[in-house]
Amino acid sequence: MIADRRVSALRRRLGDSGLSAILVSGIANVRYLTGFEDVFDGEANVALVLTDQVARLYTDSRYSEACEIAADGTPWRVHVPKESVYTELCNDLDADGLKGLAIEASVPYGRFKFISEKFGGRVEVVDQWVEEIRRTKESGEIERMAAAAELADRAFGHILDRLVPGVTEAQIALELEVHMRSHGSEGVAFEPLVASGPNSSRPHARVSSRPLEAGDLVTMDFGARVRGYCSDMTRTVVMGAATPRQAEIYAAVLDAQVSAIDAVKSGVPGLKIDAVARDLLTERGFGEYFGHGLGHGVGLDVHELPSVSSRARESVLAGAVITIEPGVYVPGFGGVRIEDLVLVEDGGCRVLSCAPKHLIQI
Ligand SMILES: [Mn+2]
Repeated sequence: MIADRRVSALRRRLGDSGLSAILVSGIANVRYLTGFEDVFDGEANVALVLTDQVARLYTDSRYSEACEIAADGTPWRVHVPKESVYTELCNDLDADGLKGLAIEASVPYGRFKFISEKFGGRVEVVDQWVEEIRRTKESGEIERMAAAAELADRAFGHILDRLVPGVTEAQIALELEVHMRSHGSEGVAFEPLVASGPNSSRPHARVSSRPLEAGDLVTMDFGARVRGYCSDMTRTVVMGAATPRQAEIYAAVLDAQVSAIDAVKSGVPGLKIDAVARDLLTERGFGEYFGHGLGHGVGLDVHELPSVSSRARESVLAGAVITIEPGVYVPGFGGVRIEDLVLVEDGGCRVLSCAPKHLIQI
């Protein structure tokens, strides 16, 4: 049982810490630990309490029926308090005689304060415990992410015919979303990003009503979601024939991206992979135009562990799914980013994004 394996991993971590219980309320972490699908929206009022003895899920009546059904055959027992989730949860902890509670660092401060005052025992903030378990994907998770990557690949193939002068960034973003959703994506992994012409020099430009023009670089960053799991990819195309400078920048980013992917294998520190791309861009004279990290983990969240940046000392390990996304952004001129989703393996990696990467001149 998937949920059992994940719960066991968290129990081991709890046992090592000397604390007797952990409260988990981050939605992605709740989804992960329970394995419940199609139950929680992003706002769900739900909290898990795990000890070496119990696995309790607290929620309210809006989610209780779906939780009861999903919990069948899992370690989780569903509690639907008459009053508030956190009042009952604290009362239960006291009734169990527990002395120490771990709370995720991501909880809102008001909730932390409430629990600290209400629960009789010691409260300790812990960071990334569940996220560190989520870092290594199981085969079922990888299958979903590969399917999400394929939906994004297909949307890219579809959008190429729609990139004509006069169509706006917002229309392209909507068309990418419609294509992914009508082919099976649950919503989108994040709002598609389309940045054209001078806007493309901002790595996270807001989508605007700017119409595409001949000569534009157009960067599209988007992802699908399949049974909870995200994909993330970016492609940049040119409207018309590329100028020598556009072609030079594109070639540098592509070489950096391909070289970095070649360097991905289990056991390599994130910062070494980052350096492969960064050093190549620096050699080509574009180092100062690559400001962000090379990549990030992807899973239930579009940004999760592990990090792949110049500060990431931690190694990427087999089973992690990461992005490799170097970019060059020249203010006033435009930018190029190329991003693939990559599964880390022993001795290498598998690229899950299959959309073409050569310079496409529309
Ligand atoms: Mn990304």
